[in-house]
Amino acid sequence: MKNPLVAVIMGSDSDIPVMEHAVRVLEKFEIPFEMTVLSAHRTPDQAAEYARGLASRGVKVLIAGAGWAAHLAGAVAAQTSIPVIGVPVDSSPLNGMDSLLSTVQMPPGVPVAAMAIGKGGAYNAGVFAVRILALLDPDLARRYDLFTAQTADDVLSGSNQKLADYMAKRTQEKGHLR
Ligand code: RP5
Repeated sequence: MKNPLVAVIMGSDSDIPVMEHAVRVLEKFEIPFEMTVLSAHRTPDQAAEYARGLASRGVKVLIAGAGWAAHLAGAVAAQTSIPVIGVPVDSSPLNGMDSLLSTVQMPPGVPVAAMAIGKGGAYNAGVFAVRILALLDPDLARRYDLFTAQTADDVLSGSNQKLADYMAKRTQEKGHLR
């Protein structure tokens, strides 16, 4: 197995259904990664030690997802110089608003690139990691451009075809009512 370029950590195994959306993107682009459960509150020493060792192992980007008072991304950002992408997980009764604020409100000097709450944010964390890695990898940059073009095509042809089908069905239904 190749050395991981991206490390994905999460506060609990209960975050897997959200954080797997980041991993799917990394897999799509064939980026070597590793996944670990580490908590800012339950395993603070291990989380710090893990973050401190990332750069020397060649890891370029760290994605950290957590719920409730989600200090994981910020706590590890304080321990490493590689870019940290934070994903607020919607696991608490506040539906992730608590995680969002805990992740995004970093004090000046210790940045975390905070994504949206939940699965969409995890997906974007994967995409953002690809964009960072593509800066120094022309082949990855080319594949990223293809991905962007495909995303546009999905909207222009795929979504608009679905809309046309929907409108045709409605017109047909209205005809039956007359
Ligand atoms: C956070 O608390 C985790 O990231 C998770 O989202 C949440 C709940 O954890 P469990 O009680 O399910 O382990 O630290």
